[in-house]
Amino acid sequence: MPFGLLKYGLSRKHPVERHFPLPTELKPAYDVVIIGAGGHGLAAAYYLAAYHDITNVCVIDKGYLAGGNTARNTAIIRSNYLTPDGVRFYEESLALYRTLSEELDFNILYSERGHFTLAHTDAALRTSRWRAEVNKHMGVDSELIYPDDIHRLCPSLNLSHDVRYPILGALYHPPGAIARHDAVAWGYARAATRRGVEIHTNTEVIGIHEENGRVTAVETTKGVVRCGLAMQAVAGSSGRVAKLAGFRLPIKTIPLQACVSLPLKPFLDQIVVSGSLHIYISQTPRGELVMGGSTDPYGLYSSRSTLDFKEGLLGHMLELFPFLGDVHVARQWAGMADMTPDFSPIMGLTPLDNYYIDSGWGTWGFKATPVCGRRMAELIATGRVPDILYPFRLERFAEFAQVGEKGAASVGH
Ligand code: PYC
Repeated sequence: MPFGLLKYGLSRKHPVERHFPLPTELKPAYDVVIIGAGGHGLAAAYYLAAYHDITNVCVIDKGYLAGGNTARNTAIIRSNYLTPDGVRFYEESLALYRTLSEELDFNILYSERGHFTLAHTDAALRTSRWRAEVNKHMGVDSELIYPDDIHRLCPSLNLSHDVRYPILGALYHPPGAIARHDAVAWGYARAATRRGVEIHTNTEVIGIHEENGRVTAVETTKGVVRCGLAMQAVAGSSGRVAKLAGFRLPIKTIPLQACVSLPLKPFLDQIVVSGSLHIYISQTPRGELVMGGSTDPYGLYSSRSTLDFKEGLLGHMLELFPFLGDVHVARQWAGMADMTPDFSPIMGLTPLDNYYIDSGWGTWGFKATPVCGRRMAELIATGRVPDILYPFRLERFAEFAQVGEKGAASVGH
């Protein structure tokens, strides 16, 4: 070992810089308590501190930092949605993602790849055309392309007609991207704690105290903390936590499984999605294939992995990329998707005056992390619902004003 390195390692003068401060005791009260230390909760804490000067903020999580759906998603970023409200919202997120590494001074490995949603039927071609028109109208780069162009852009894709579901066309969205999901959370966490925000992990919320329609305190396994206001951002547990606050959400929680292969030589630049084959796939900068398919066909609070899922997914995968037959799957896992009836999130006010909700993320929460954090922070700081969040209010279900995004889901349901 080089002598200089040994000297550095043994010296007290060069303490290793910690990403986050050491854990402290919970204080008796905070201005804001955020339940959920995943990407969304951490982003909201960061934007509160950095843009609104609100730093007496505590982020609480029952597990480890960003260990829920932030750690389990397949890190796809896109804004090619179906409704104008959805497109506008995710387009703002994509814009924030593009500069997030600089904003947080933390490399999130943002990588613009181009995103294909394959169409294997006339109905899928029609939906792709519809999405392309809405996207273009909203200034988002998307177009319907046909097999010649698909082959030019992605030569490894099997475009043969001698398969069960030949590819007829694709919605092509050049800005589609991937990023390092953990880094997004770590970057927000570091930037927030540097501004005074506290993060308390392994601290489960077991009660929410309410008086006269307002939250007064959050009860945790480490004690009761009083709060000026509270926000929940607990993907996969939204219904359970809302129940503690005394209201119900129109959400069904369903497992979504995914897997990753051993690293391969780079061959796939783009993100490829096929609704008919129940597949989405991208290749990381390290060469692994990150793959997922459809949600499990029943509601369940469990993140177990099944052989059924893997067999189905990989069988379909071989139809698109027949040369992958010998590739080994390294890991398989699952996250919990909080599905709403219209496949759009629920953000904003709740029946409690000072309790805010960020939920219903189904299978699209990662891509919304920056915009949701930023706009929820704005709502909390100003008390006014930002225009961009208004369509996603909880009351839309009672008002018959749903934001139907099922046609833009990448995951089969
Ligand atoms: O909506 O892009 C998406 C997606 C990919 C994987 C899960 N959701």
